[in-house]
Amino acid sequence: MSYISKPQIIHKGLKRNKLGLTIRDYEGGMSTLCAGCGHDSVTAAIVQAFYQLDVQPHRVAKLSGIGCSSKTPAYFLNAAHGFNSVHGRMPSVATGANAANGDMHYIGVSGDGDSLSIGFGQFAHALRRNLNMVYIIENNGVYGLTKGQFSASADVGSKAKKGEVNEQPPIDPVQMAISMGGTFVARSFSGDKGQLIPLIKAGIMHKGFSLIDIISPCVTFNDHEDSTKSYAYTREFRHRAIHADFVPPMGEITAEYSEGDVREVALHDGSRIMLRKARSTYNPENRGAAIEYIRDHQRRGEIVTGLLYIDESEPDLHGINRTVSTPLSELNYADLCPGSDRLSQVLDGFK
Ligand SMILES: Cc1ncc(C[n+]2csc(CCOP(=O)(O)OP(=O)(O)O)c2C)c(N)n1
Ligand code: SF4
Ligand SMILES: [Mg+2]
Repeated sequence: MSYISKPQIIHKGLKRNKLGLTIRDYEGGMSTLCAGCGHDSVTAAIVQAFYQLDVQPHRVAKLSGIGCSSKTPAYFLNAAHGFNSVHGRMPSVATGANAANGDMHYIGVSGDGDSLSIGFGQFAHALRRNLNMVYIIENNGVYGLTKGQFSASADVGSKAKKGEVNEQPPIDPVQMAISMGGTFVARSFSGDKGQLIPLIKAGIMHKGFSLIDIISPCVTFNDHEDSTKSYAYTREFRHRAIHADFVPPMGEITAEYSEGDVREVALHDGSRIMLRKARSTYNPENRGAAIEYIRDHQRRGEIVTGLLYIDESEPDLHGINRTVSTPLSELNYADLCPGSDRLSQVLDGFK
């Protein structure tokens, strides 16, 4: 993967967060993506989210597969741990890492090709296990890196740059995630950082699998007027159903909400998500109704955005498997070792 490091000069006037770090401490290498690529706006939102949450960069593990989208982790959090895996295989690496050390923030960045074709099975099982991670799909409807083939998220009737028409129905990761038991499912647009940054912050703090499907246009292969994943189409047809404000633990609620229009969801660490409905009929805590609403708008060519489903009550991978919360690297094996007699008994149990 190409990587160009940025000069390390930090302007004196830059604001510092509670850890004394500036936004520069949350950046990565210089992007080598095409100028105007939506993926770079997603990078900027991720940088802001971790900076605003005062997360120590070395407490984060960033993971990806293969694609232009999967290059994103190289452009944020220089000091984080990172693993650039094989095409579509990021979820299994994230599962292994999280199983060994659940005491970190995990963020995976994938593409519509990476997650919805070759990696579909892996994606579905990470979701099903409620793996505690933020899972971002930078969704542009094409395989950008391999030069513009339709991906599994291309809409029926959408035209490629050279005029071919897609005739196969798309896979919608949001509908799939809500129907499969996902506990945090959101959709946004790379050009809407006002919506995106609080969603990423809430996703980081949700204890479980946080899927954020982000329409992130590919300016080189899929931003023309016949594409339904272009900047122009997404701006015109996005339908903001619900807005999520993130409030940190003990944080003050600064926005003004009129009575009855906001629903508060408490997260495990004491932070809160304030869900503000833009449309009175939307219910982000009812799976069936959420899917129906999204489908209904999809039939009209509209893209529903916001925190579309949340359930904070389900256990994550560690909760389901009742595994130890201490990272395996910190366990004192000398004290824990049950001895060879006990081990023989366990082995006998399998005979
Ligand atoms: C096993 C394997 N199969 C195929 C490829 C070729 N390949 C590389 S990236 C890619 C698709 C990328 O599309 P997407 O995930 O949507 O990312 P984008 O580039 O659009 O951001 C493909 C098919 C590969 N690298 N490895
Ligand atoms: S080819 Fe498309 S997805 Fe890839 S960097 Fe360029 S604009 Fe972005
Ligand atoms: Mg793509």
